[in-house]
This record gives sequence, structure tokens and C-alpha cells, in this order.
Amino acid sequence: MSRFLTVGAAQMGPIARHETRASTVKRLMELMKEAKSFNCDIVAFPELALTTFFPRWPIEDENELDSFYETEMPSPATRPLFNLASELGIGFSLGYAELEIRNGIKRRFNSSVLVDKTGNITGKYRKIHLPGHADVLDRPGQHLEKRFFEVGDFGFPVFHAFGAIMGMCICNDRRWPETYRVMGLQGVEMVLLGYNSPVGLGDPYELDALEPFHNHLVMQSGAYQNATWVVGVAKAGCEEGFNMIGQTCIIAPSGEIVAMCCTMGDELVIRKCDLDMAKPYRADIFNFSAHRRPEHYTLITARTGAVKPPESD
Ligand code: CDT
Repeated sequence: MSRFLTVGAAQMGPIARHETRASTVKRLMELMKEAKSFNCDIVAFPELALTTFFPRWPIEDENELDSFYETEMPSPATRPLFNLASELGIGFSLGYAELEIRNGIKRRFNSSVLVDKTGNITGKYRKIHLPGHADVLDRPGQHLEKRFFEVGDFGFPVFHAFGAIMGMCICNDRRWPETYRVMGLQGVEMVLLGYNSPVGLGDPYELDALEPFHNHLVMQSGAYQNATWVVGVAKAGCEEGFNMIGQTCIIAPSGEIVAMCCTMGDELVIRKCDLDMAKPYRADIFNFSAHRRPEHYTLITARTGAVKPPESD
């Protein structure tokens, strides 16, 4: 008998720098209600879904910086979202900036949580592949994630939830094959991921022009090569003068996009996902135990000396 999980991918349009948490949470709640009206078991929200993408600004004032982070989850502002989830009986994933005080020291992470249908957190992930830089550059639209977040310290765990094996990653993680493979080796069946991907910061221009292509390329290959569903959810549109790609999509283990947003605003797309659609891929072309050769990957890197990446110019 096939196993189905109905998922909603809830794209968000821009969030203004001074938009309140109450306002963004209200938007999330509207999307959650819509997802429930389509019988979704779970709805996935973007990276940093509670605020604007603040790492584009070199924020010096610590109080202002702290105001973009949650010190607990659920936080007072997000409690209504958790309550609604349990009232409706729908799960969700949510990206947010996390501030943890450990031994009196502030630790900052770009995080996401997986919440079950009773409103309880069943999984947590902290972004590993932080893009951009720590130093402030003299150009508009910085990408200062390395300044404002630490590398996540949870690895890429999977979670047995919703009758499936679930995984999460965040934005730039989706460009790295290791992200999917580490979860694939744990049998992941659905990866939920949110992103804030700018266009217009690129140099050379050609890279920007290809951004929508690369967005889907990485997620489709990650899905196919690991026989998993991938749900990629954007924060889209022109946010505070900076353009971001949309293209929120649901991708099958075949690598095919089976649902996709067509606006740059708050928009939900859904799909009833057959988790067992992965079976023929796992049994044959991507039967890891039959065909993967990890011992040879080590031999090859040792022989060629390719244990370190080549220096870039
Ligand atoms: N949020 C995030 O990870 N964005 C990156 C942009 C990199 S451009 C410096 C991404 O991979 O889409």
C-alpha cells in the first residue's frame, strides 16, 4: 500500500525591515489555514520567515541586531502559529534566526524547526553552509551570513515524523551535494528547505542570469540522486529594494518538478506525495549498498592528492 504525505509549500513575498512579528506571523497563519483547507499534513515555510533578510545590512547596533532573533521557540510572537497548528492538526517547518545564550555567550544560528500536528517541535536544524562573508564590503546588498551566524552544530539529522523520514536544510545548503547525500544515507524521504536567494548581486552578470536555472538544478539533482522528495520554499520578490527569486517548488524523487509557484508574493502550492515513489530508484539505480563505492572515493582522493580543494584566484 502506498504511503502519502500531502505537503504545502508556502512561499512568502517580501518582508519589510520594520514589519512586525505579529504581521508576519499573521501571514504565516493565513497560509497555514489555506494549506489545511487543501488537506495538507504539513506546510513548509521559508528561511528566516519571521523577518526581512537582515544579513544584507552591516547592522552595528547590538539591540537592533538582537531584535531579528528568537531566543526561544515557540517565542511569544510565534505561539499563535503553534496553537493554530495544533488546533487544525497540521505540521509545519519554519526558518528563523536563533539566539542562544550558552555559558553567558551569545550564539547565533540560522535555524529551522519541524513541528508536528500537535504543535510540538520534533526536529531542529542549524544551517551549515553559510554563504557570503563576515567582513563588510563596499557594495549594496551584502550577504553577511558569516558575520551574523555560526556554522550549525547539529549535522544533517533526519527525523521520524509524519509517517516518513524527514530532513531539513536551509538555502545555500541546497547547492551542496553532501547535504542531500548525508540525509540520503539515512534514508530521507522528504527534505524541507527554505531560501532567500538574491538576484542582482552577482558578478559577473551571467551568474545572476542563470540563478533561476541553478536554483532548480541543485534541488532536482539532489532529489533524484537520493530518491527523495524535496520541497524548496522561497522568500520571493523585491524586498527593501533587493530582488529575490521565487520558484517555490515541490520535486519528486524522479527529479521532476510537480508543483511550482507562479507569483512573487505569498502563495501556496500543494502536492499529495507518494513516499513510495522513491522505491524503484532505491532498489535499482540509486541502490546505495549495491552501487556506492565509498572506499574508492577515499583511494582516489589519496592518489591524486585531491584531499584539499584547489586554491581559487
Ligand atoms: N540565504 C542564502 O543562503 N542565500 C544564498 C545566496 C548566496 S549569494 C552570496 C544562496 O545560496 O541562495
